[in-house]
Amino acid sequence: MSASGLACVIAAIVLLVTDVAHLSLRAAAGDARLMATLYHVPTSRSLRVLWTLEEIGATVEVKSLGVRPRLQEPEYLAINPAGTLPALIDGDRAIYESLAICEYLAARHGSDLIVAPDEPERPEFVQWLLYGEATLQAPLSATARVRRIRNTTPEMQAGIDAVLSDARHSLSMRVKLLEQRLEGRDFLVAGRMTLADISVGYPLNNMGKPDFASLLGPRATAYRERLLARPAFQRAAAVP
Ligand SMILES: N[C@@H](CCC(=O)N[C@@H](CS)C(=O)NCC(=O)O)C(=O)O
Repeated sequence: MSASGLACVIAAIVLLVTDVAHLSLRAAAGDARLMATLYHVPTSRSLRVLWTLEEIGATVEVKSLGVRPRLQEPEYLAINPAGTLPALIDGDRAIYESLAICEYLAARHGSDLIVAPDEPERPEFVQWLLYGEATLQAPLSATARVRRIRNTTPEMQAGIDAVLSDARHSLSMRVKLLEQRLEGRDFLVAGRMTLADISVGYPLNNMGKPDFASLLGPRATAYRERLLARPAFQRAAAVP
């Protein structure tokens, strides 16, 4: 077979695989060409996406995977092979990071939840957007992960306790930045509600139990209460 013939065969295989991938996404998402589909579990990071949508006044089709998430089942792994939530399917496009989904939807709706590249506080916007997931949520996720471990030996339990204590210490240090930033501010950046507040609001919501809530300073505590009292947050948190 000539080189160009081989290239055609390879191109045909790639095309076939691509088509199959498209079909499976469409089939899994219903008529995804008409409306994006969000895969959701209450209290998971899909809350950020629902909150964003409520702030904007936009909708997507929500597929709830229930209280006991079905993340490891083949149907869901066909949507997101990583088995994580949330996932957004919009036509042939699939997005798997909660904040990327929020940004995608806010941008599509021209929302000022995004601080635009030409606004002076754009760098601070990106910094707080990432802080919410990479800095504040990270020790909370480590805590949740080790608390899921069952049937431990005393040695394993000692290791788990060490992780829990380390995560709590990290949190106690990390919230200091937030307390500092909130001096004289109702919102984190640009003097208005943005995706940065939604990003940080998610771990703050997770810090409701006294063990964690006691780590927050007075400004962060008041900020947390203000965010969680927003009607858009309340409506998002009520989605089953
Ligand atoms: N950085 C990702 C993290 C996704 C993530 O870990 N989601 C959790 C639910 S809130 C999950 O799927 N956990 C299941 C697991 O890790 O097995 C995002 O923001 O979407």
